[in-house]
Amino acid sequence: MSTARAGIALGSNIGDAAANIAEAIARLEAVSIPGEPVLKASLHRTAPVNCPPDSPDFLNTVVEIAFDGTPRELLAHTQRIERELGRVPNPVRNAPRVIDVDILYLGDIVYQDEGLTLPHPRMREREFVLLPLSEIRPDMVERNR
Ligand code: PH2
Ligand code: MG
Ligand code: MG
Repeated sequence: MSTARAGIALGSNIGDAAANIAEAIARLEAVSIPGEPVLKASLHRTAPVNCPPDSPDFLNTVVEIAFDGTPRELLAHTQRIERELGRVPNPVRNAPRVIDVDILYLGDIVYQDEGLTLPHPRMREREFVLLPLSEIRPDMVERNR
């Protein structure tokens, strides 16, 4: 048993992005340890970064839940939630998506396998992650330290 705070980034740029993100957050809350706080940033409309030409704008946010399990177990949940909300595999890199649920960190765990690296290797380069993250965990964002 290992309980840790998990930072999770959400993004959507297909369909009702606000509704997609709200549904994904509800499902993440269902995975969080009951009684522990769930931190939620506001929604940010962001321009696509490294996406195919003419991709729609995104809505992005970040949440932090309390999770009791391994990185792989949390990834299984985030991937299940993506599937349940209708995300379909697309070979095009960063193609528009109904929902993207990316684990940013799980406590201070440093983890790497073929499908998951923690902390997320690109989180500190991405304004669409850092801005919402700074609302709920200003201590984690350099310019707010
Ligand atoms: N996600 C990406 C690539 N580019 N751009 C924005 N604005 N928001 C995202 O969530 C996003 C992106 C890869 O998952
Ligand atoms: Mg992503
Ligand atoms: Mg992803």
